[in-house]
Amino acid sequence: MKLNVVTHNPGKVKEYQAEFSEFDVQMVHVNREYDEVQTAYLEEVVDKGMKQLYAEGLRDFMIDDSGLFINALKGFPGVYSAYGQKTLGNKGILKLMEGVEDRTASFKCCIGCMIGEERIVVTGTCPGYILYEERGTEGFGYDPIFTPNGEQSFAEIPIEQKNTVSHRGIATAMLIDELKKRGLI
Ligand code: ITT
Repeated sequence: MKLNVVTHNPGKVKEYQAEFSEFDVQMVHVNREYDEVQTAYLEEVVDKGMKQLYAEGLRDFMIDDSGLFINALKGFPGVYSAYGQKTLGNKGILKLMEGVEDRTASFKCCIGCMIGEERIVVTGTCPGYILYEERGTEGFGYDPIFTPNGEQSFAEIPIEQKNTVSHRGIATAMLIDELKKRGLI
């Protein structure tokens, strides 16, 4: 089966490819725009995005909306994570966190998948901490400043290891379970 992964972010596609490697699913990167509504919920962005892409005629696809929620910043950048990454970047986030003792944060990922008329929406969460400096060169986005366990950052470990604990890895495992249950893979 071919599955269109609609995103501007090639890092996401690599993570999906690693998770789906044992199944007969070919990931196709579709670098295409859909509207990301302003809302406090990742699920709402995904729901609207799926409806729009389906209405435009796309079939057998998945999208995801993700974010980094930092407790000391009242959940910021959260649903504004793409904007936060573009404007502040990791250095800007670390600056906001200077002198802040509470380093707890969580990554969330909501995946929406449409196969034929079957619709699956799942969300994965990965709790962890904001580091004091950027570490590592793997991955993308906020990976160098986030650690799930206070040890290595997500940018210091290979994709396969990130996938075992990450928000996207957890959501993908849930998606794979659903696809199996419905006999789609
Ligand atoms: P698409 O919306 O086109 O899929 P995007 O990179 O803008 O790509 P999101 O809006 O879902 O994706 O992501 C919001 C931000 O959070 C963005 O800057 C990502 O780089 C970052 N992000 C998402 N998942 C991440 C992860 O697993 N590790 C590090 N940063 C991540």
